Amino acid sequence: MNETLDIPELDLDPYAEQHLLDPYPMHARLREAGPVVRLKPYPGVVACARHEQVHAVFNDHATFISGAGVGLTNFDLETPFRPKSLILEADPPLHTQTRAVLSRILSPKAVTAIRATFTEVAEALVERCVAKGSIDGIHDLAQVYPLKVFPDAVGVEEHGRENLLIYGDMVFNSMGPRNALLARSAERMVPVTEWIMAHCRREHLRPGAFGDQIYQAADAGEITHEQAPLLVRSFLSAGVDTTINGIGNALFALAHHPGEYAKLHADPALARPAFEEALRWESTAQTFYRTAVRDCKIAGVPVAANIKVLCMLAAANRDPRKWPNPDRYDIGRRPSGHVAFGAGIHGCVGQAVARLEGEVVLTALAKRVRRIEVAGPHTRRLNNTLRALDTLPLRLIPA
Ligand code: OVM
Repeated sequence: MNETLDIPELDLDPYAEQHLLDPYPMHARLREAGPVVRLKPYPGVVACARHEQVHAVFNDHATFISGAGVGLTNFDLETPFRPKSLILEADPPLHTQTRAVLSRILSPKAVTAIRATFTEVAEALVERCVAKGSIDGIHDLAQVYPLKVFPDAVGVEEHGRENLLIYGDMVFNSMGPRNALLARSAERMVPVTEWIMAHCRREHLRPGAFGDQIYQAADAGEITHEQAPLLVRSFLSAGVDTTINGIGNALFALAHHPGEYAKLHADPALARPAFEEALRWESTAQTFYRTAVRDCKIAGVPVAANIKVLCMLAAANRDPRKWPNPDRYDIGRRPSGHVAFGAGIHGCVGQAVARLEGEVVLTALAKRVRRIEVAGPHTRRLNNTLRALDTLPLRLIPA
């Protein structure tokens, strides 16, 4: 019996321009079709768009592994574009070891230590934006902030940081198909790879900073010295483009919901929930895959070994089975349980830093800006994995 016949099949390509520009109608179709669906253009894939199944797959890391890659490509069959990440694209026991090191470096205590500096930079940047009045929310704010504070914290020099944007774009495009977006990214990557790898080396990292702390963990024997540069690479891969778009999407949400911004302005302590709700409403990382290691079931539906499971985080975060009025951006809701940071043992190890960045930027805005107005049409930067803006013209009306 052909068991895959049980699974509804949709003739849609999630990476088609139309769906990257506006993924929400596609998400609704996928959620409605069933808990597990097949996609005609990708025969080796099943997709989950409902919250319950995305959450369940992420919480069963023994069945749904990461070591064969968390993109569309199965690394057991095709060589990845770069050596595998020792945390993102790893399973226990390797993952357990590397995760422990990064998790300590990005611990609540470490986040408390950087809070004052992160706050000062946010306040100064928002001050400059208010002085300008008319800004591009992405190029003047969302991009500038993480590109300053996070490489500072990792201990990377200022010169050449724009390479991190090109690298992030490539890393996240590489998780999709070999389409034109990936080809364009790969072209732009050529002069960048060397800079990235050089800046993963200890002599390029400020002593004591997060990057250097990875080498200290190697000195202590927790990881090997060969593993250290690749773990610094994880900081450089995952720490910039993600938060840029998290903040960019939050600005988009607030600019398009003046009532919600008014609540934030009235009570800047709402910055944290406002950012959290933006992550749910417009999830930065739209998708991650897992690979089934054996014949198994999702929601009772048979899934064969080696199938790639497409987990649609952004669709799960607007699943009406989980959230009332899911398409509403509502800073008064409690969005805990969203999967914008993933879930389970691979849940974002940097999420406390990401939340700190979002919180302090939105707090600084809430205090200094009475109203955020949309000053023109926005444009998107299409990426196979990220929900990203290219431009977001805004007018900041001072308090
Ligand atoms: C890594 C890595 C790269 C991209 C994303 C990510 C969301 C991790 O190199 O470990 O986590």
